[in-house]
Amino acid sequence: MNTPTAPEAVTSVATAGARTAEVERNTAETKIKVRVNLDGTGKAQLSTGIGFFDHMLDQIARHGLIDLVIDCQGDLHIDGHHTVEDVGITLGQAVAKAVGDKKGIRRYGHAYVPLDEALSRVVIDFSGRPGLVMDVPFTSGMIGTFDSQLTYEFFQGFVNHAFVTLHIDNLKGVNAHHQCETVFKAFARALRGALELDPRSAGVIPSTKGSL
Ligand SMILES: [Mn+2]
Repeated sequence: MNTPTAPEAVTSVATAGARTAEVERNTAETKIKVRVNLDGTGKAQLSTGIGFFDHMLDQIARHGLIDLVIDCQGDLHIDGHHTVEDVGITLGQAVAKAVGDKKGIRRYGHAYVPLDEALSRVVIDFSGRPGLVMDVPFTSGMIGTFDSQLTYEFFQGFVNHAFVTLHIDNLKGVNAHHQCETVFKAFARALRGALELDPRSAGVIPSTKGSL
């Protein structure tokens, strides 16, 4: 968690028409710049100071077909907690900004992704309501210099600021690197499906309420 007294300064820019956004978020713990293009080709430029975390963010870009620039200068001399949580928050803010009023999106997305012995399922809903249900029994605490516990913090940060409902289940897995990678790849695929524009529903907000 961020210390409650940490000052937070957020600036963000969304470009009309294009599903892109830029968010800069600065606190006493982290200084983060995120740029997203939801209709990208999967190009990523990532620098968080945690190698395995960069590897996971790369999965979001590649398998979500989202162009992603993430630069984080975090207080890694303490540990990776603030860096990982705050990147989740800032990415959530950027995705929310880029998706705008959600007209024409499919809204729901899901994916099963295997990697050798590991298998994960992720289901997402751009519901407008933050909610995370996650069941990932990691077999190891550390994956390189990445604490596997921070996976939850990343997704909680994302969910709270992208206003999505997210269910994450690791169904099988022995190797923690594989477990984590299947979670991020399935998240990317689910995200891509939910954010895709449905030609049968062009310009329509996919809710009987009329807003999401
Ligand atoms: Mn890998």
